[in-house]
Amino acid sequence: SQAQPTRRGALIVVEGLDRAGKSSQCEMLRDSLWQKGSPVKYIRFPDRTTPIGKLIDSYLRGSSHQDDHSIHLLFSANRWEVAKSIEDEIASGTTVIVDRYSYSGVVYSAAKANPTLSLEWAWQPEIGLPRPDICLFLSISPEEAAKRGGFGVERYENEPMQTRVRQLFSTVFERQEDVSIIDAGRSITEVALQIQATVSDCIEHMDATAPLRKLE
Ligand code: Z5A
Ligand code: MG
Repeated sequence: SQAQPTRRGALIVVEGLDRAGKSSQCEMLRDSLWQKGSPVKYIRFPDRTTPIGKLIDSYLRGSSHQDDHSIHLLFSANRWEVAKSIEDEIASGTTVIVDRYSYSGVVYSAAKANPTLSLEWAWQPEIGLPRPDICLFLSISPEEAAKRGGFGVERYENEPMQTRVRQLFSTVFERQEDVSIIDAGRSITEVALQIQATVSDCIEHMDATAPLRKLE
């Protein structure tokens, strides 16, 4: 009998504003795919455990200062250091769920309104990273987000920054293909069911014999 061509896994990115419920939904999606028997892995950015991640963590907590361009490149390097392992997992048939990715990367940096740090500048180091098969954008109003607890203590958790981030996310996702906007202001279960349906549809329709694409 003839061997079946290997079906690769899907690369699923979950993006969204503060408190949109990304991490909660990533965990639920991982569990639901696992229960259906699909090999699945959940990773998040920033990955604060690596040496680069530790620099990022200290910056976000406000214990160290970094030039805007420099911290931007560290966030990107933090993705590049695991890019190969993501590609390997996907090629071997594992679906990888990613909590924040290049889109957060460009949006938070460009939101600083530094005159030499445009969205276009910020996108350059992302070119060549694994490209998601689908990006789920969890959309939530500032009012709904506030009900989930006030701002935390980290660097970007303040009103002016979050307002600019909100605007920039819409600019970025208007240009992007393979984006699905999810109303994340509903109950955890309602949001989870919509995400599961969207992801099943994507996995069913993608060409799983073609290799993973790259960001361009
Ligand atoms: N950043 C960057 O600048 N550049 C980059 O390249 C990257 C990131 C990758 C840290 O990120 C910062 O790094 C972030 C962007 C920047 N700065 N900000 N702001 P992070 O991912 O580590 O941030 P976080 O600490 O995980 O927080 P979060 O992402 O804002 O939260 P979330 O994952 O979206 O939400 P959650 O933890 O799942 O839920 C929040 C709470 O709401 C929790 O109590 C839940 O139980 C509750 N919740 C969740 N869903 C619901 C629903 N549906 N109803 C009611 N309550 C809910
Ligand atoms: Mg989170």
